[in-house]
Amino acid sequence: MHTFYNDRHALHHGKLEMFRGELVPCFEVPARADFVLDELKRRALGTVETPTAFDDGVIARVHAPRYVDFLRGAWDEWVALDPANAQRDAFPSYWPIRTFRSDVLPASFAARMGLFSYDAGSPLTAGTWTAAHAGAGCAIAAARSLVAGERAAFALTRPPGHHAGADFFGGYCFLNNAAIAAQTLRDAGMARVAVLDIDYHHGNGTQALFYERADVQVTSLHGDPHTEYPYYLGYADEDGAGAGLGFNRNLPLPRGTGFAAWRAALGTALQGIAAFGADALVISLGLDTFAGDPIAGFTLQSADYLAIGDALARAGLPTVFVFEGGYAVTEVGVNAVNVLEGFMQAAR
Ligand code: SP5
Ligand code: ZN
Repeated sequence: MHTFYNDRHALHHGKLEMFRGELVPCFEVPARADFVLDELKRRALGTVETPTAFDDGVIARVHAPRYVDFLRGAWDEWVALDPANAQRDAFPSYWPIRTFRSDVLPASFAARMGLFSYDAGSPLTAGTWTAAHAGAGCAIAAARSLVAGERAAFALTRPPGHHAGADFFGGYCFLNNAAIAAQTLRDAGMARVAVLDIDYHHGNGTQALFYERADVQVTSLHGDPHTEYPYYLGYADEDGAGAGLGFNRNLPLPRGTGFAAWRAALGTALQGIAAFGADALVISLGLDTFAGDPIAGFTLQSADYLAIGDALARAGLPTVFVFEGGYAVTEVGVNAVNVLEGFMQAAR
């Protein structure tokens, strides 16, 4: 399996995130991707390459132009407000929730930070745009490799993507890499694309992006949003809308869920994907389902990830894996590569 590695990921390096009323060290750190890369190389699981120039036109088919323009220039705006800001990450403080307007683009940087985000846990740093944009390039290249006939590919990038929507960041995510991969596959002529999100947290951005579309089916296995982030989306009754009705499926599981119940839900998800008749599969590969994860609540063990890869391969579809969450930093490499190795051993 080819890996498309974002060698600029470490340019996005948040210092602190808001948690329970104080700023704590970020969970989403550069070392996460380094551990995955090291493990990939240790096990020699195929080539690792970094896309150089790429056509990024697909980003505008996933994200709103005014959001992309904002993200691209946000750090410079932040530093222009006060040169001392160069030493601190940018956070939103105000959000236009119900009754406020979101059509007006305020001149205030603080106001636009809130307009284009939904939490205070996702610091924007000097290299956020550069890292996120290069990561989109990895997702695009991975998707294109399937179009060229590869059985599978891995986009190894951070920041992650599945919480980012058409015009908002949050949950450590800025550009939705999995959605960008799915749209790239659609643009290349694959008629039906399935996205399966196995990160611990519901992929609210991905769901929202495709909620009214029948050409991209979205399935997510995640912690029950009644108690788990992102709280406001990811419930079992969210089935899609309009033309997309019936093409979204959520399988929330209670905090504390272990592998037996998780694996059963994966079987349910894979049955739905088979019934959809997809031409290709995009996996939002979060490893925060691991028992040792510091911010999540399932109890999967490292060996379970081999079985997950095996089950995913048996869907029999060209598959792009996109790296998402997973915050047990020293184990995230083994767990991610276990999925890929389990997949390759079962893939034909
Ligand atoms: C990509 C991804 O996995 N994003 C996750 C963002 C989660 N941010 C909020 C974390 C809330 C953590 N609650 C922790 C309870 C720890 N005891
Ligand atoms: Zn997650």
